[in-house]
Amino acid sequence: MIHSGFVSVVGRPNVGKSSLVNELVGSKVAITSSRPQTTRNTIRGVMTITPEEPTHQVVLVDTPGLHKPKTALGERLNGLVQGSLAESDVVLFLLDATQPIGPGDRLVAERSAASGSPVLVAVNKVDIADQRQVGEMLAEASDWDFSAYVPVSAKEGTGLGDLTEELKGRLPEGPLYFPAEMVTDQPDAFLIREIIREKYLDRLRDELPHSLAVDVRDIDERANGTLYVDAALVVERDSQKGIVIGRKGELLRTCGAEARKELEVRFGTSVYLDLRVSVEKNWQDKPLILDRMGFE
Ligand SMILES: Nc1nc2c(ncn2[C@@H]2O[C@H](COP(=O)(O)OP(=O)(O)OP(=O)(O)O)[C@@H](O)[C@H]2O)c(=O)[nH]1
Ligand SMILES: [Mg+2]
Repeated sequence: MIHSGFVSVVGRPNVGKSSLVNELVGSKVAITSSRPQTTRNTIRGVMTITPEEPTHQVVLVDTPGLHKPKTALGERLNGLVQGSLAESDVVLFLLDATQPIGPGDRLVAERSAASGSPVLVAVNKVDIADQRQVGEMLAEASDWDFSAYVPVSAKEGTGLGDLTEELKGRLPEGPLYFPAEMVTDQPDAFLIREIIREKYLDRLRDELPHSLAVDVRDIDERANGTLYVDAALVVERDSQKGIVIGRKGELLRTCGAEARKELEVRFGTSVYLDLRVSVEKNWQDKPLILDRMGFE
């Protein structure tokens, strides 16, 4: 008999949800960056606990950071969080120990409580917070009266053993949802799109990280084994095109080369990355474009 279930990982933007999911799963299933709203889909990372035979399967569902939506995209992202909470067996609510608890966190707390599932709170980034900060945050958060509170560092891996025990203890009896060796169910095109986008995020400023999307238009395995990827960097305004390309094409080359290298390791084959830039005016507010780009 095994225990298994879906764990919704929720929190404000940038608290470290994707970093934590990667660390728990032991593989990079979701991209991360210092920019808020990095994650734009729900991403399942599977953690199967197998001393010999599987005993537990935790399906971690990484979600976009819950925020005040300013665009149609923002509304869809929040909708994804809501949908994930509704389907969860357990909620894992993340706080950032370096930031005081604010209205954004309180909104997440409300939504988590409303899900009706047990809620675990993880206070993340304890590696860069001082002990007093962490203590105060735990004390303040305990007012919510959730099931458990665990200080963690996704970056250094501290507290993850305790967190895993808390998660395991709250899973219902259930099936093995995914094969034991599987870490994510994302299609290749999705992973490729995210890896390309990640290379850009920390290099762009102001609103540009939000304005950028990657549209993978074709993936083709050539006879010689090379994986051919045709992708477009989609921006919202003509003026952003030049920034993404960079002086003498330098940024496009650097990010393209980094993405290609990572893809080659992932897929274990040589990759030809054909990267272009295209402008889709205000795509974040256009339902038809959002549909086409796969934001359900
Ligand atoms: N020092 C430290 N930094 C962390 C830790 N966890 C995450 N970070 C950093 O915090 C930033 C945000 O991490 P993400 O994992 O992308 O955060 P997220 O909550 O998924 O963000 P969104 O997808 O935008 O909602 C990145 O720069 C991470 O490197 C941690 O435990 N310690
Ligand atoms: Mg994320």
